[in-house]
Amino acid sequence: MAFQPVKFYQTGTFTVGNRLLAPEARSVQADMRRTNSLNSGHRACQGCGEALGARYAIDAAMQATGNRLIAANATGCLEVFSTPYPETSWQIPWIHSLFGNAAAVATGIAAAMKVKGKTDVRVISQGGDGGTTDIGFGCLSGMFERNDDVLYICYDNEAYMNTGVQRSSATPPAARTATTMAVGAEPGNVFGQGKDLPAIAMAHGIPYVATATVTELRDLEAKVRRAMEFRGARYIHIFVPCPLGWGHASEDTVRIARLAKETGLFPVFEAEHGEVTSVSKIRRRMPVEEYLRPQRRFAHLFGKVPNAAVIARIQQNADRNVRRYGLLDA
Ligand SMILES: Cc1ncc(C[n+]2csc(CCOP(=O)(O)OP(=O)(O)O)c2C)c(N)n1
Ligand code: SF4
Repeated sequence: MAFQPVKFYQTGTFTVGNRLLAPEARSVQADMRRTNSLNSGHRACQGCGEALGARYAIDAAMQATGNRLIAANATGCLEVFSTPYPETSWQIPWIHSLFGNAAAVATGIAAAMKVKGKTDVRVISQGGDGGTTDIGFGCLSGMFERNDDVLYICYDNEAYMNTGVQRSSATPPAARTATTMAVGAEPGNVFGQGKDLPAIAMAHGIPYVATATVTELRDLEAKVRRAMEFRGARYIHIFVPCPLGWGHASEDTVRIARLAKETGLFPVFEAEHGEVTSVSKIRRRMPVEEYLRPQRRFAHLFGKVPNAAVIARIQQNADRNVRRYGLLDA
């Protein structure tokens, strides 16, 4: 791919770029040769976590593969905001699949590359949580089971955002969505139900599974690079707050993602062949209220009298993650 002139927006902070740090600590975004895979001019909402996550993930994958990368994209916000016909923000070979078959389309591309002897060309498939945990789940499970040579990235904003915020099987319990009626006392998923896709991916025994957030972007990049060291099926699940669907300020995207990790609600880890190999420890543990309060989707829990019983159940979920993944230092 031809060299792209780049603009530097970074300030050398710890969140973006880090170009004032030592070379080994810098982000791909600090590199003049970064590919701007998802370029400026797309139509994501201000503060969109999905746009941020995709930008970092795909640029890191491009760097790791020497720019030999093809991406298949399920229908969803990422696809819609980046490719309003006849425009595109993608600076890589990119194909829009159906909503439910991105994993199968990517598998086909990988097979075609193999037949052509182009094994240096690597394939990524990507989609939102609806496209991944619900409608695309069968194709994805097949891709895992066959150990197809594809990295699948799920951008988890915990609902179907592109179509106006419906509940998916990744929507957390008690989270209000705009258009899915509550079944029972609380909106969102029923406590104890829903799908934990990273755990399901691990249960397939695939070579590599990881979770990441848009708070620790160098960690995200490192995981994409690590994923590209393996052949076979790989899965990365990125937590991407959505200001529009979650009802938080657009400048709070990174803070909300940090709180998800620091409360234990979103465990950040890596696993190889079904076994957890590393965990990002909680640095300063926070109660779940700190995470819930800034989001309007949880506003019904904080009326004149806070709904202590439901908040306690959400805290129990965080505590279980802390125990299960060993998120606190002994
Ligand atoms: C078979 C089919 N059903 C429904 C739709 C409509 N549709 C398009 S995008 C979308 C929601 C996408 O949600 P998600 O995968 O979570 O991605 P997000 O937009 O949240 O990033 C839906 C329901 C479709 N395109 N195809
Ligand atoms: S609705 Fe959410 S995921 Fe979609 S573009 Fe806006 S912020 Fe991003």
